[in-house]
Amino acid sequence: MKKALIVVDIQNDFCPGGSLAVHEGDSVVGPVNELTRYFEAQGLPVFFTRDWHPVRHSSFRDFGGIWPPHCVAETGGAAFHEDLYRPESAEIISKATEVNSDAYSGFEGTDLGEKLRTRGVDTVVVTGLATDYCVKNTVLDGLKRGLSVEVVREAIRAVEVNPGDGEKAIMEMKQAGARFISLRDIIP
Ligand code: VGL
Ligand code: ZN
Repeated sequence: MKKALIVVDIQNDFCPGGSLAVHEGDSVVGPVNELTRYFEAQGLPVFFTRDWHPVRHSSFRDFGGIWPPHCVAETGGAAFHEDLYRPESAEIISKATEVNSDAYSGFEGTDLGEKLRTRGVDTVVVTGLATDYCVKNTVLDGLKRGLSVEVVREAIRAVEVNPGDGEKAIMEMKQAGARFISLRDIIP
């Protein structure tokens, strides 16, 4: 078994004070940092995805989408949370970079799948924001690609456009075969 850590979209706009803030979004930073240090120490790959939209992205309300403007490439809102630990060796995966298509999954339109294959990864540990969008879609896509997927409970938070979306997403991921674990199942 070879594992990789995937940290999904821990960017300022998804944290308190951001334009598409996830309730307590920044509370995942602590657990994620612990995981990142652990994976780094084990010599296992770590990937940071980021939502990286053009200014007039089709997912924004003014351009036909459902979201307020968020994570515009090269802006402060798109920057990773300042306390997020990112080792030199980690790779950044930018997604949803094209005006006319959105991508909630870190695999969609990126080379994440190829990079995992090249490194012989068969199991991914998924963390980050938001449970009901980019985490969920990254998890489901990983499973579709034949990866084993583990999700760390303390290291995800939901945006909950509708109350209950977070729980619903967790059910969906479980039904599709994702394993929900706690931080202490990984780090003794
Ligand atoms: C996300 C809404 C819009 C996410 C991205 O990262 O979960 N959610 N764009
Ligand atoms: Zn987005």
